[in-house]
Amino acid sequence: MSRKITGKILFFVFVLVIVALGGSYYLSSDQQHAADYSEATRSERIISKKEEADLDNNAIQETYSLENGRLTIMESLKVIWQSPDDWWLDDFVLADTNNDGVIDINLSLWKAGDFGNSKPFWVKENDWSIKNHFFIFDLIGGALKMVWGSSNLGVPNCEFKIEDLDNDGKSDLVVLEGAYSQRPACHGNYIAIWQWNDWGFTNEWRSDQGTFANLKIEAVEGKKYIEVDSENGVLSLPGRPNVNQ
Ligand SMILES: [Ca+2]
Ligand SMILES: [Ca+2]
Ligand SMILES: [Ca+2]
Repeated sequence: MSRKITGKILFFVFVLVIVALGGSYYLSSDQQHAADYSEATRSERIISKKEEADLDNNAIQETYSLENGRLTIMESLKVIWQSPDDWWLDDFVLADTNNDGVIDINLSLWKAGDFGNSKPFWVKENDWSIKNHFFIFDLIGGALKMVWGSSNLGVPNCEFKIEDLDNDGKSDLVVLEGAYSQRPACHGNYIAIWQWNDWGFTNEWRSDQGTFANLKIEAVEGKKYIEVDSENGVLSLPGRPNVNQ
């Protein structure tokens, strides 16, 4: 074999090794960031639901369907948006959370990475553990626009509802707060009420510690009640507890 051919073969092998090493590094860093949802605390129930609304006001209804942790938004049989396959959505609610007159798409989701693609430059390491987040989107001209997205929530929301509990014209976000240590499912330690404050949410009220599940908002003769199962049976709290009690 001539020296020239041996050189070419060696060069080819060298390139193969570099490509293989690069590929394995890429795979390992990717695997490191791949979401391992078997280790994550999630909502106790897997919610499947479908809603219809025309949020972008083009006189054509969209369908919002949640199946196996994934939200698909369709209009005229075309998929407008689907949540990324490395997110797990516990639930979604269509409601005007930030009180600007536009109905928002509110998501409670689990994902790896505290900041997603917009990690602030002063944060050296993203936190790749799977944590609960609350995201708000609007549908504008057939495309989704993010209104607000939390970083990792301090404690996960096991369930949430959005209603105007005290009829003051402003939405109240009602959540059952659990803990990340709960396995395999999140269960409510506290009932909490949050309100939009133009840059995020302010906690307006939090219950005493207990065991809470199956959060519902009921309306009786125009008055709203938070109904929730507790260790002492079904609790019914009228209006917004900090205002009404
Ligand atoms: Ca529409
Ligand atoms: Ca809104
Ligand atoms: Ca209110």
